[in-house]
Amino acid sequence: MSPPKFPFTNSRRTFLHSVGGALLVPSVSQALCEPPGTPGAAKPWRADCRPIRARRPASTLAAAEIQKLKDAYQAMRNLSVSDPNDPRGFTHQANIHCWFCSVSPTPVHGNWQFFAWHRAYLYFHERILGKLINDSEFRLPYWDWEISTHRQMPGAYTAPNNNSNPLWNGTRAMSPTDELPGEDVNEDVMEPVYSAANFGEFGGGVGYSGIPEGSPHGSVHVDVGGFAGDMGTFDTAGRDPIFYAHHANVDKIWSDWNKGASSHENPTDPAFLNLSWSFYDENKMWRSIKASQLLNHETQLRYNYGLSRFREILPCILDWIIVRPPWKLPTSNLYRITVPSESLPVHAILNGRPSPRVSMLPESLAARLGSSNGGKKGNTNRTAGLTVLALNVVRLNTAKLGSAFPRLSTALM
Ligand SMILES: [Cu+2]
Repeated sequence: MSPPKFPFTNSRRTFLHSVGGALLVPSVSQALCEPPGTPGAAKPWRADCRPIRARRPASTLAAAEIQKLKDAYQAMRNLSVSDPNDPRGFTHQANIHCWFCSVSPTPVHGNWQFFAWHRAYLYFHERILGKLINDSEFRLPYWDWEISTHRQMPGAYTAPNNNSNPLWNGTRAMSPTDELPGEDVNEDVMEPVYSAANFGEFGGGVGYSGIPEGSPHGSVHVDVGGFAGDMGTFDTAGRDPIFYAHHANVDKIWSDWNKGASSHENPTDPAFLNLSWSFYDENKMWRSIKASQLLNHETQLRYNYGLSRFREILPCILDWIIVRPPWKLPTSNLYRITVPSESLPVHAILNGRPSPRVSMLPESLAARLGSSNGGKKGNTNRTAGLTVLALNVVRLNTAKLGSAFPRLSTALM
């Protein structure tokens, strides 16, 4: 039997959902990917008190950060050679995915375990990498392929493009200059993901997957690995270091979806919250962690994804907005930002189109928005904790805006 493949629904290629049954069948022998040693009963994961640090786009890492990332993976690879039984070695780390996807009686794909399990997997993997380079502030980078200029594999993973690079993998179907096909990761793919109305649609439920698990997630796997390369199949995907950057982005998408609307909540069903998985930690201790312990990645797992892109560039946008009082422009030029309390998401509505990637807007910026039109009456409305700011946009630097935040400029044009 051929190895199980990542299912995806992209119409460009063959529809592979028919292999769903095969996904449960181990294609490698159980011994090859089972956890090493005799783990026995797992000790419960304990609260993490490390500093909160940001996972960052892999393409923006400085040279020293790339070196650190390479050093960490080199150390992990070395461990597989120096002590093949060490569960922190790269081969065992890769086999965790194999075990939970192909051997475990409760597979973590195709159902609501997908996002939570991969978050846990990356978390322990990240801590081990940090421990191996003695850096508690190390965080995984992510490959933000939804951005049109980031569709090549991040340079760290392909330069040099040979086995002297611990981030390289020789089975990829993509060359360093190939780009992911836009149709697998572009706005048309991401829009239904960010606007999924509830967790079932977004993250799946018992026995069914959410929208993004097939595409973009599975599509990117197959784009990188083809059907013969490591990334293209469950058993071997973890052997390619790009896997962890790809899945960090998948994890970020979950985080962004949560922030996109107050209704974008994770399941409260105890059957979900009590889902539990075990991993070896950075000290080779066998630990169990529950879904309820990882739903807030920032406070519980000590990483975030930095400022949202909107929040990063908003001060620049404000500089580009020229507001002309009094308000005489047609409503088609209305630029409205709804600002709930700091703890809730912000929704920007541009020409009637919601922009779901917008995150929190700090009060200081809200104040700036209010004052940028001279504080004329009707411009700022504060009711029940909501500040509604209506700005007539006379001119926006859409060229600059487009390069910084394509979604907004698309909505504006
Ligand atoms: Cu994956």
